[in-house]
Amino acid sequence: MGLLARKVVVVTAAAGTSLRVVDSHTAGEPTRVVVDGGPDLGNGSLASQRRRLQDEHDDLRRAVILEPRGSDALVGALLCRTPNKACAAGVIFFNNVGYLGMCGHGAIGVAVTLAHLGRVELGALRLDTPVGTVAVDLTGPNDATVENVESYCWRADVAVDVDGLGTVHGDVAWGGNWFFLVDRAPVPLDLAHEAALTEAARRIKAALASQGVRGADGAEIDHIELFGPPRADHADSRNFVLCPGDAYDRSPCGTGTSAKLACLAARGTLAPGEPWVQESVIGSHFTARYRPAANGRIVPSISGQAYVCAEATLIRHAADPFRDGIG
Ligand code: PYC
Repeated sequence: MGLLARKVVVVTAAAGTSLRVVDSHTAGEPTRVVVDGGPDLGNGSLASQRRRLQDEHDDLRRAVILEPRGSDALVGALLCRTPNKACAAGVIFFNNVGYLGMCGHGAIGVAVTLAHLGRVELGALRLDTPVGTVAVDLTGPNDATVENVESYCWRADVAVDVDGLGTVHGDVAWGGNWFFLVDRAPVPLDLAHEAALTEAARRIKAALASQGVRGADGAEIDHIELFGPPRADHADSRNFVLCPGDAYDRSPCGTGTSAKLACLAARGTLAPGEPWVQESVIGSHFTARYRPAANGRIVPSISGQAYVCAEATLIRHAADPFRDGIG
């Protein structure tokens, strides 16, 4: 693709008016793309636009994600202008408690949504995010491969003392968000154990925080990823990923799979270009590969499928006591 990408036109509106959204799911995990009506966040970097969204318009995040219009599992994606001429659009991802760096399932959902709306054609495009640009190859109306930001294993085999679980070992890795990856899940990886998985992951997260285990630059580790054997013959591993707001990822988690690949690469157990099929706790799959980058980092590619499932206008009536969500 040439340097000057065809731009997606981003329509902004005065705060408080209606928002046009398109809902999709990627491997079961929902994404709600705000396609029109977001606030004007200026023309700065995506990191600065995210700061403005957070500081000046957090009501938008709450209105889009929280009940009565949304749900805890939902990830929002606000289309923004981008100063990067190579990118079709900027995107800021957010959830029920705050803002994400990158979101793999969300980037696949955004690309499929843009194609559904006729705003991009199939083929290569780039998206600008607060943690860097990502390349997307839309190989079909529902199929995309996202080349994620550089990912790396920060600390291997860290031991933490976890309330009720004893000593738990895991790796700290960056895949566009910070993850603690535990190879042997302490609870069976199925939906019948959702509550116990959530509780175990919450306790691990609390132990990391109280024992001072953090990512680079003291970053909070806000995603916990538990692994076990897959159910499908063609898969390599199954996971359960707890997101920062205590909802679990229905997909295998694009940034979490990127973090996993970084750890496998660091251990020399997965070669560049070799496929890794990650299964989610609901039995959906991503296929991932990596190429090496400088300083022991990798560039992961995540392939998955998304389906648009709704188009809607979110109405925030001035008199509605819950116009900005509940909570
Ligand atoms: O797919 O990267 C991902 C993701 C992060 C949080 C939920 N999904």
